[in-house]
Amino acid sequence: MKSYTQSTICPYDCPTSCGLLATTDGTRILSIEGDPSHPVSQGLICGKMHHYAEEINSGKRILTPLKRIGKKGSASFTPITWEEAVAEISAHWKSLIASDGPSSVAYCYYAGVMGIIQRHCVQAFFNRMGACDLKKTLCSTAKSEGYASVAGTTGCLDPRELKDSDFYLIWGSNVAATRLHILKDLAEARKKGKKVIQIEVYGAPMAPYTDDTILIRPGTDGALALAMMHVLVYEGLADEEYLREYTLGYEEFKQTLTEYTPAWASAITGIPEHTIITLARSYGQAKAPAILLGSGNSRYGNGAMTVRLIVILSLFTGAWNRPGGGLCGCNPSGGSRFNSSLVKREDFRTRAPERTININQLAAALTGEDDRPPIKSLYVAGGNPANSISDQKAMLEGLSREDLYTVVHERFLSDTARYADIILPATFSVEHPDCYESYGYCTMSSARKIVTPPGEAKSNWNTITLLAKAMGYDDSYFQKTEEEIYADLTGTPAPRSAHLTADDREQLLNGTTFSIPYADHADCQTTEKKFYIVNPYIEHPMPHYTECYGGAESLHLVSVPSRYTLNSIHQNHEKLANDRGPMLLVMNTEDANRRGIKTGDHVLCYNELAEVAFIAETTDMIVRGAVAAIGVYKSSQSLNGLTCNALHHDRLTDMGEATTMNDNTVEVKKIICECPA
Ligand SMILES: Nc1nc2c(c(=O)[nH]1)N[C@H]1C(S)=C(S)[C@@H](COP(=O)(O)OP(=O)(O)OC[C@H]3O[C@@H](n4cnc5c(=O)[nH]c(N)nc54)[C@H](O)[C@@H]3O)O[C@H]1N2
Ligand SMILES: Nc1nc2c(c(=O)[nH]1)N[C@H]1C(S)=C(S)[C@@H](COP(=O)(O)OP(=O)(O)OC[C@H]3O[C@@H](n4cnc5c(=O)[nH]c(N)nc54)[C@H](O)[C@@H]3O)O[C@H]1N2
Ligand SMILES: [Mo]
Repeated sequence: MKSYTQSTICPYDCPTSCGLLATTDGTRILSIEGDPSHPVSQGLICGKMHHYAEEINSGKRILTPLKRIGKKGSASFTPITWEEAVAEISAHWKSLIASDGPSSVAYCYYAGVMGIIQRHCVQAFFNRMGACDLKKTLCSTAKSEGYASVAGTTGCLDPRELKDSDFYLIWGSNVAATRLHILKDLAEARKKGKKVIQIEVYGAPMAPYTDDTILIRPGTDGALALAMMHVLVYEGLADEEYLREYTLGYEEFKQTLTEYTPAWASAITGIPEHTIITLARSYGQAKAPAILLGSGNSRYGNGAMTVRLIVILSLFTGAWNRPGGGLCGCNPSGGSRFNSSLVKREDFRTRAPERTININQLAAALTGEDDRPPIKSLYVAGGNPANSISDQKAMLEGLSREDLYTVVHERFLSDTARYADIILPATFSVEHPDCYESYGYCTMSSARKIVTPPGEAKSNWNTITLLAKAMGYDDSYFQKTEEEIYADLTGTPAPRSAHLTADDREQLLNGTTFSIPYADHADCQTTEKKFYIVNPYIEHPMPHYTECYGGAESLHLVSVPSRYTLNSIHQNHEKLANDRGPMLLVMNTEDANRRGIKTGDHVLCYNELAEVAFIAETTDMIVRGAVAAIGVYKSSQSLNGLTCNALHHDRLTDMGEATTMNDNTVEVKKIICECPA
């Protein structure tokens, strides 16, 4: 058959949801390239997705259901049929429900697949069962709640609006790895003489793309924001007219700023006083400054407060009322473009869940360390808790329980799948239809199935509907085909897509990406139609400086993304894995010298939770007192089977109950290791 191309969307957890062009002969995907017609990515895709076709066609894929025949975690399995797998799983669950009730069963999915159907259908199944619910706060809910506590549902800047900004503060985001499409806007801005400054704990990756790097101690950005506001007010650079008209509580808040001097903030952040003053002046003198806020500084015990303070700072010059001015990196669309409750089906729960597990504390739910008995069965699809969630040692201990019945729906033998009783083979995005709303831009997309799944792989939808039938759930939802739920979702308006015409909807059904209008940043979407500097509806109405968990005197471990992998995804691609290399721990040169450590040394990073071995890399481009673990690795790539998540406590953020994976203190020592680097 002649080959042809079809458009599709990157299914992974990145702010863009890039457009892809798949070339196929109707049976196999021959190649994947960027789609030049996509309104955001315009043909530019990351180095990871250039290899997508190779991953889809990888010989390492799981292609049949597998049943465990060895010890838990030993990864010895034997192939079984789908009929056998489904019969066994449903029999096990029915018996558990009869003896222990449905809340003995838990599910876990997170960001493996971002399409609304395949991602969230898993939830509908477990809602119907009455199983434990899952608080899905592994990524950036502290950031979104911090933002919403000031701006409600007002949309922030879509990155395409940044061309009009005249000053850029990259605040804790490795744009080169995680927001590639913004990089070219920054380069163009710099060509025009506009300044780009980054505020970072670990500045090395973005230093080549910025005019200046301000290194800051982890978890202290709130103090910097407050001191900048102090300078803006005392030097007459705050737009008080705007603040009085568009915000609530400015006058009261202004009184509190007296104490937040640059000297005060310097002692907390480690940034020299004069640097804080100069930064505040450059920011305050710009007409349309934009803050591009990453998620890194929200993953602390004080994460939501930090975000709140930075969002308030972004209002201080009145920039939100000028093209390109304001804040980028939070919620640009201000609402849903797809009606995801059609898929999630919260209404399937006839009563409140008996137990809700915060995903960050899944390890405790498996080991029974909290005040509840350990759960008895775990279903994982589109997530890799053995690698991606905090307190890894306890997680692996929990997954090793012989009496925990674990089912993992996966494309590869992930570290989590190694511990399964049953593995079910999963699809890639080109093998199922789905709808995507990008979280970094004002776009919505859909993508049809392009090829038939290889072997016996089944999509999440086709798997949960099979399981539902075996469980006797006869709701019409579970009778739908994948194409039917796809038609429902593309055909149903949501708040931010109500304007689409019937023709538009038809195009959406056929796999088109739409740009929806940018938010009106002057039209504040809160009850009072004003931004909350003081927010009367939350526990601490007056914003103020709060400390994170880590102590100022110890080494603070931050976990940062790698450009070669996306969380734990792409590790099965040999070239990407080789290019990334071994587990690296980046240290400040002086901190390393004091411990007799130099680049290339084997080091042990440890705290009260675990010990993890890394290769050290030293640089002056990480703030003193911080170390950075780059990327998520497989246990097999570590000397003792543990990775940086073993050093992360399962404590939660101040709002949003999110991960605090950047908020852990560690010590580091050199070790002599016979093994190859
Ligand atoms: N290549 C690649 N792309 C990815 C991912 C990946 O793993 N690899 N992950 C995807 C996912 S799931 C997400 S959520 C997004 C995240 O993408 P972004 O939200 O853009 O954030 P990151 O680049 O993760 O930001 C982390 C940065 O914050 C810095 N940081 C940590 N603590 C602090 C602090 O206290 N203050 C300051 N100022 N900076 C701090 C870290 O050094 C790091 O550079 O990226 C997505 N894109
Ligand atoms: N140390 C450290 N830990 C981190 C991070 C970090 O930067 N450093 N990042 C954090 C962040 S921001 C996030 S969002 C989380 C992500 O955490 P997770 O979502 O748990 O992890 P992923 O690595 O995205 O794993 C997703 C798995 O889903 C599988 N998958 C993909 N598509 C499908 C599908 O269609 N169906 C099924 N059944 N499976 C599929 C993939 O093969 C992969 O193994 O990790 C967090 N943990
Ligand atoms: Mo994430």
